[in-house]
Amino acid sequence: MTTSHEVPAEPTPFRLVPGKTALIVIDMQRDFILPGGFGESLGNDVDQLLKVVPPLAALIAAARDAGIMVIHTREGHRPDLSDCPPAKLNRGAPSQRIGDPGKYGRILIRGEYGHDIVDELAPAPGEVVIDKPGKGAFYATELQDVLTGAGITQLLVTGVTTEVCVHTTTREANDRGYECLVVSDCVGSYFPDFQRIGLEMIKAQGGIFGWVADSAAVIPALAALGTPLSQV
Ligand code: TIU
Repeated sequence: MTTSHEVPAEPTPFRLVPGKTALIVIDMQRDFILPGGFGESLGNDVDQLLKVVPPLAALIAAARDAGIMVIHTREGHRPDLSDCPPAKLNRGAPSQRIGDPGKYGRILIRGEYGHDIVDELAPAPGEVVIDKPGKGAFYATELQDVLTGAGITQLLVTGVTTEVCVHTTTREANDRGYECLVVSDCVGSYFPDFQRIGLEMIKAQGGIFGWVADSAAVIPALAALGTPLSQV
């Protein structure tokens, strides 16, 4: 039995299963990441998220080379805000709430420039893009159907922010029976303490929500996935 598909992860090695793994890239949207955008207007340090872009671009490239499914998500709402509950809409500073005009268009509104994914990580033609109204990528979306249809049982989880949409999605996926490997340098939080503790929470208690490894550990295993077993 080969171990080349095995990622040295915590709390235990994580074995990638050919044909069963997808990479999910959560909410790498201009509104959250770019200077002058919604995230920064809330007082957040967007450099903490910007630094995720280069390693994540490399991981996405490795996934595409290996032929594994890449799924992107975007958090946002309809222009009439009919899918945004008041409890979400009413939070945040007045004039900087969802639907208000921002530097990159109406904040977190589908179709606006700021709602879309940063250029460096743009979805390739044919890749699935899930528009989600909540923090989790399963709530009120077609993600479950997409994964079931493709026979996916494992997720490599990336994107922003670690303690919010990455955590919510990982927890939702874990409860649905997916094995989740969170890629530590390909997820980001505005808050360094939340980044550190958010990752610890995933892998604590024997991997209560999943596994954690960095992209340097994942990429060689992905490369092996693109190679027939007889050659590894
Ligand atoms: N994508 C995501 O995490 N949405 C957020 O609102 N995150 C914050 O950390 N605010």
